[in-house]
Amino acid sequence: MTRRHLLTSGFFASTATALLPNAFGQSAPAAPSIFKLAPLPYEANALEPHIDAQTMMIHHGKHHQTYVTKLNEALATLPTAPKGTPEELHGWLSNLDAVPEKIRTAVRNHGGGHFNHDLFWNSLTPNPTEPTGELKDALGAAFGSGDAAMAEYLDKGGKIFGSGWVWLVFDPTKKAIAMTTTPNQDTPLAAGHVPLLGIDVWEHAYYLKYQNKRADYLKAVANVINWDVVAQRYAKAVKA
Ligand code: MN3
Repeated sequence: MTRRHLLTSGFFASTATALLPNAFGQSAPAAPSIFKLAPLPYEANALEPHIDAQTMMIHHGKHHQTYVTKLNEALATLPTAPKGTPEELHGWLSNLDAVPEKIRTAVRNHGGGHFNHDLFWNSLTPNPTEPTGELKDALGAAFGSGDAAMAEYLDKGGKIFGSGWVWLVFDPTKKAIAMTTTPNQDTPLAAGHVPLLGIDVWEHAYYLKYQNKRADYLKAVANVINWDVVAQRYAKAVKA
């Protein structure tokens, strides 16, 4: 079955559930709200001109919302509903083999989508900062220079075939920062890495403004990174 067909049948399935009246002629209950979509931490137009407001609104309000909705629909089939905490989601994505098989793909794709996008929105800011202190030292040790890190980022981001993410991660086994990519909505957690910064390289993240010019988007989004948040994640990862 093609991905398009899966998406289409999923759409019709959920629409039918939402619209069919029950035996008492009332509408069926709305989809469960186990995990919730948090508001953007800034206005939709706050990252212009680097990321346009329309892209932000559709990306957050439609794409991210759909990951949350589909995750909740899958979780609602479990005998006991989870609480919907970030810790639960982190645990599942860190050990997908332990997730019940019937919801594993949904957790990987939609749970991964929810986790990745939460991290992404909170990695960006209209008041960008620069890496300083221990983070700056660790980045220097990993890449040599800011220019070299940027070149690797553009290379790795540019080479993603289809949809995926480029990451700065902390690798606990090497006690070092590394740059990685994941396909689709896979997270660095599955590889045992601690995500420090994730850049969405799905076309929905940039196509309205940048069309096929992915490198222009990659360069633009690098202008609105909240390195203070990345430094906090790094400090926590090193301590753990
Ligand atoms: Mn996205």
